[in-house]
Amino acid sequence: MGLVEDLLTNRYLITPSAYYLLSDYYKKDFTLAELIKFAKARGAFVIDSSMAEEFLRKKGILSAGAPVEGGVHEPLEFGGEFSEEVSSTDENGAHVAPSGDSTPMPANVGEILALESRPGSGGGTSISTGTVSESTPVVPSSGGLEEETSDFSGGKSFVSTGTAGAGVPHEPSPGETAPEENEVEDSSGGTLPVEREGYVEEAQEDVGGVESAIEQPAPEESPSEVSVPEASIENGNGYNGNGYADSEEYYEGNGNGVKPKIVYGDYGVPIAYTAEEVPEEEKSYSVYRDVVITPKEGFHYRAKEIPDEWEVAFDVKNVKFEVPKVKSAASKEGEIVIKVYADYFRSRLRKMRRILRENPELGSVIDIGKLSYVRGEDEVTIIGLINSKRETAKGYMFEVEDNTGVIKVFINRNNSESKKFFQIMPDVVVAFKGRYSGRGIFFANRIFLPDVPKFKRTKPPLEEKVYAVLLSDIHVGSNKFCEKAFEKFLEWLNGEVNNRKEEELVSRIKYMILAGDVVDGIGIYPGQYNELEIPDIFDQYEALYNLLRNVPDHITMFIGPGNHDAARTALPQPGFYDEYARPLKKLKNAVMISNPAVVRLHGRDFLIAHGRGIEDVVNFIPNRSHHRPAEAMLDLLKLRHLAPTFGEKVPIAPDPEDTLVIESVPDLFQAGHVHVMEYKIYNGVFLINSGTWQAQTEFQKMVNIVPTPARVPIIDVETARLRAVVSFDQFCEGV
Ligand code: D5M
Ligand code: FE
Ligand code: ZN
Repeated sequence: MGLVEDLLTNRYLITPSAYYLLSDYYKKDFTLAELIKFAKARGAFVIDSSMAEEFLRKKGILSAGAPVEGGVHEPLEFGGEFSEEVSSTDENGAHVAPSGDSTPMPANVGEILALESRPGSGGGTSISTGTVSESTPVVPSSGGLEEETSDFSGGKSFVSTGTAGAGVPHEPSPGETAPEENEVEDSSGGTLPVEREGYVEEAQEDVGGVESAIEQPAPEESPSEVSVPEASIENGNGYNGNGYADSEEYYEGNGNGVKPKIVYGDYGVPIAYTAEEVPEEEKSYSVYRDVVITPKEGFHYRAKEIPDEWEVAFDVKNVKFEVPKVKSAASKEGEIVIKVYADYFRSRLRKMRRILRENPELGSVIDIGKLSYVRGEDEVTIIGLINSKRETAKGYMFEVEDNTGVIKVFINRNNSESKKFFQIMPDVVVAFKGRYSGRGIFFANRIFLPDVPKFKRTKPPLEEKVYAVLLSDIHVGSNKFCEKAFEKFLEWLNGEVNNRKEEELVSRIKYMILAGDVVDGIGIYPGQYNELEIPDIFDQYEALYNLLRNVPDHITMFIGPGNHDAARTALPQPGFYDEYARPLKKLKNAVMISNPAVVRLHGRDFLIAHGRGIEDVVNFIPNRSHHRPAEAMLDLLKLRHLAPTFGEKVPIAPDPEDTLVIESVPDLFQAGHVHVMEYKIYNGVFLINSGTWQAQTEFQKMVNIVPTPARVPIIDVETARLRAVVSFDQFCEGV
């Protein structure tokens, strides 16, 4: 196999120019293992021409001061010759010889120019950078390669170049670097997570005066070390020692004494980055480390004496999905996709059928595929998914599907039941009672939404009053986050109350529910970046942690994700991505839940969802608005589904099981997302949207969403009803 293939097999890449330099000697003068070891020691997974040169020099194949062979210069004028040379040296040359075929490519020209400049730029010293031009001030004027290398101890590798950012001295300026070199560096740097930049910036700020003291030798002593740190790679006492040769984790200096840890995934792409904590004062924004609220002395928390009684009755993470099996390796991809969707809707149909059949009014239910066996005068019921619906001259027509067939269902406008037409969203499951005409149309006279029963079984009373506070859409990190109001709320929870009534409330709060959008995230809506106070997702969760650690220990928090969080975008959202929301794990009194989830408090079921489904309700049901979310939530409750419509605004993951079905009737249904606090009672279910802690964003201004921030509903757990709403909105700017 050729060099390129061999490197690819080992997850290394090589630039065409480097290939050109190395291919002649491959297997004759050096082995693959030697080259990989060399690249690995530099933390690079792309072998570029400068590295290739260094390697050849180290191997003694090229002499230290010598320019690379004259042939390299040729392409500018003698493209054909160059191309020939490449192809003649290796039969695989064709794969990597675009340089030969299209010599005037800017990348090549750039590199070649850089190489050309070397002989005049001070002998061997320039070679270690591979790209430094004659006029570059950083070119060391003395000191051979050996000297450079032996002096270096804390050298920075290729990857650390990307890590450290522009402030680090070895970053070549654009003028110093040949275009191809830039390209390569960009591609490795570009794959690093964007969030790193936040750290990097901090790290630079952190550098201050200590930078040179820690990392850089005094320039007069050894100027070359400062200017050409890549040379350090060669000395072998930096990173290519025993420590990490076989490890996937590398430790790189970043020039300021802070040692970030870079973790590499497949193909050597850096996937995660953690740095030691940079002191907060170095950041241009606060992550609320200074928000430390001490409980008011002598405040009596009755809730502490009341035994905990909670369980997460439903969490998406606990659902064991059976992944559909591929029949054979030859099975077409499309077939699997169709099967996944079919399974998803089959699951929905099955669950909804069970719910609908609890209604005794339904009568005898028959499969759509068996309708032709029914006599025209017999009244029967069908249950199916709504594929489509439309208004006709005389009434309304639906296309309805179950596992056995598809049928058109008509209901006359004069029938009062026909009004339900407007409440039926695409892809919901409903039942129709009526007669089959025998000509492909089912004439319905009743429509049954899954709905919830009129009466609810009462639950045994509790010995003591306990309360739960409902929050959502805190949006920490947004510059519209009402931080002062939130801090006031935290103080309130710590006993800073205004009167007896508040004292009673605070004293008995035992639970807190956070229904998603706990941070603002990054890149969630157009123009968001301008409204971010904390432009780093890691820091947003750190900031949230710093706030929430002030929630008294005896209050158990249940925290679920929303569309702004670091979590799967599609519903259901099993939870926060660990690597981002890690700080939340430090909260001893917090339980991470999925979206949706059911939390059972003292035997009362609280259905918690972020509430994106409300968007689809507003889209499809007439007279619905973001400003009256409780009504939209009621629509969802009646349809017994949190986001029924597939392929519209709300992305839904086609899991083998539909976990967005509201399978059992909750005592309370909490959602957020629309940033408006509102509540409603329906057939014994308390529906509440918990509002937000974020003032109106520019985007919301544009789409006319007027939030009601910093209002805290307090729920009496026993009745699952609202006990009080406490407002902190006077502390929220922009309200
Ligand atoms: O949602 C905050 C509010 O903004 C909520 O009422 C939904 C609305 N929203 C969110 N995205 C859009 C788009 N793309 N168009 C219209 N309205 C939208 P949050 O999830 O906090 O951003
Ligand atoms: Fe939100
Ligand atoms: Zn949201």
